[in-house]
Amino acid sequence: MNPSANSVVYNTPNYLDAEGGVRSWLFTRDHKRIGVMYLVLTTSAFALGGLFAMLIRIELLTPGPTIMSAMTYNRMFTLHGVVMIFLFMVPAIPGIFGNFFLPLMLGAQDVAFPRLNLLSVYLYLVGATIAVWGMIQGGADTGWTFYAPYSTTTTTKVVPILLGAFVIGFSSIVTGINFIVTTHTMRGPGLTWDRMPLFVWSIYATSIIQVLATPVLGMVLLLVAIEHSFGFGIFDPARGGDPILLQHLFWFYSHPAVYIMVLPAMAVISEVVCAFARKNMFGYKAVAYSSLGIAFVGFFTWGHHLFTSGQSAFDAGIFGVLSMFVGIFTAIKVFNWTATLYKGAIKFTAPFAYVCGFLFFLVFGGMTGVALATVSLDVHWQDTYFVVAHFHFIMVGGTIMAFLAGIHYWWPKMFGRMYSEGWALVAACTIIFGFNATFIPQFLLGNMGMPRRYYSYPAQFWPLNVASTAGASLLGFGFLLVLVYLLLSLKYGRVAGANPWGSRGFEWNTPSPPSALNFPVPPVFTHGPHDYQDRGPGEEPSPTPPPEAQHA
Ligand code: HEM
Ligand SMILES: [Cu+2]
Repeated sequence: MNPSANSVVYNTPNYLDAEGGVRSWLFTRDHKRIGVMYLVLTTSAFALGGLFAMLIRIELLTPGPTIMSAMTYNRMFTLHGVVMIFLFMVPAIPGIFGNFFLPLMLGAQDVAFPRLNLLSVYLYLVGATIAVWGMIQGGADTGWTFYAPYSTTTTTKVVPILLGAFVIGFSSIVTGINFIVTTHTMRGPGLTWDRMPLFVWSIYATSIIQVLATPVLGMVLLLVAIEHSFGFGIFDPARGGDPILLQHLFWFYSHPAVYIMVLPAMAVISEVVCAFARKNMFGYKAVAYSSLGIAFVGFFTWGHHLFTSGQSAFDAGIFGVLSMFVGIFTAIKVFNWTATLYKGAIKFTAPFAYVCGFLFFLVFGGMTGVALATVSLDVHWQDTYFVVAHFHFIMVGGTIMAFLAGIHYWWPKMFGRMYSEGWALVAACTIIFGFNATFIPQFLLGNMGMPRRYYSYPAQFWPLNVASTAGASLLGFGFLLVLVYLLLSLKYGRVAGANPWGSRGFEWNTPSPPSALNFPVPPVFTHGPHDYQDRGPGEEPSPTPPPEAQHA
């Protein structure tokens, strides 16, 4: 970006102060405020999902009944999965950071369709309300995968949960369309595709999946609701239906959806790696295109969830091999991030601590994914705690770590205040240790044969379950710590200044918090977003911005 953009005098109010009152928030079309609304909504959902998780772990503290009935337990793991996946993992990073930073990184005034963007928040809110209403009515006990015939016959409140997820799907589609059009049409002068921030590339790839795969989920959820309510016989073999059809349609969305969850995480990591290694991204193009590769291949691997469903050996082989390709694209990214860190001038900060956690856990989660995609191994591990540990390594160890890296990295930009770095490092250590203690025992339990979704278990599984529950408590405590010091920083934190990390990312060329108008003068892009080397020898990006660029 034109360096002079930094010295433009910002005499416009920042986006938080621009307009006052609740109405100005409820009807806002400012992408930054919409990002903040997503932050509040999705982290509330995360807290609810976390509460269910703690209840599950407490129940599993002893081999027999501990605090709840078996029926309640079934509802707990179902609601935990539904809330975490549909209300947090899918919408969080695109909704928060995508909305807030995509236009800033592109030098745009807003997203392409600001009204549609506000609609996406309300669709999320309506969907979440329907789902929570269903939970208050007693919730569902089918598991988040809604497999037939149980989901079409259970007497629990599965229909509102299905409809809630159905409505939230539209929110996801609308966001995806908005980001695709924004990326194509609203890049500032000089911002060619090969200069686009890697965050944008990855969010763009995510958006394509959101638009193409989510309708299939919507359809299948609706079919289950219809079958449950009216008994059409779509999935019931006695009436000519096919229960496996549900599994195909479900995973046709839900496998790509795992990339809806992890690509935005990769988006964040690329930014944070460059900022704290103070190096240009090694293999920029490989990292950018591998996002598209993952998005593409992700559509052809859903059958690896059906290895034991009576699938032919031929199909299983094909799906197994195709799944490996995702591992290859992911490995390309991991290699390039690591190469970027190599000989970097690393600043070990809280965001960077989460990057370290992310890299380790993603590799572990990915490698166990490759192992699971090997049919001969999967028939043993299917439906055991090994699978549970695999996807939590990716979702918590990958996506939540990246979310935490992102929130610590961008917090000063979003709210203009610094949090306590000391507490942030304490929390990062607590979370990373707690995470390992929670999920490593689950790999071992799965390998020993402990099935998932069981209320009670034989005594030999007891010690490892105690370890897992202890780890989960630590993990939960770590999250609370983050919440507390971030909220405190809003009032007591040091004023951050425009660019406290000395980052070269384009979004840092605005004051903190950014002006309501984003850029009073449209920026011109003259360098890439991760170019740390093109500065003169010994010349570091100045950690404090020129005073006139700071917001008055
Ligand atoms: C990178 C992000 C990834 C995410 C977010 C993810 C997520 C998940 C989830 C949620 C499940 C559980 C499905 C269930 O409820 O049964 C799962 C299972 C599975 N994953 Fe992954 N995964 C990822 C990467 C991979 C990779 C790279 C592979 C293979 C190369 C893989 C292969 C599998 C297989 C085969 C299963 C099915 C296991 C079974 O049910 O027996 N995953 N994954
Ligand atoms: Cu999958």
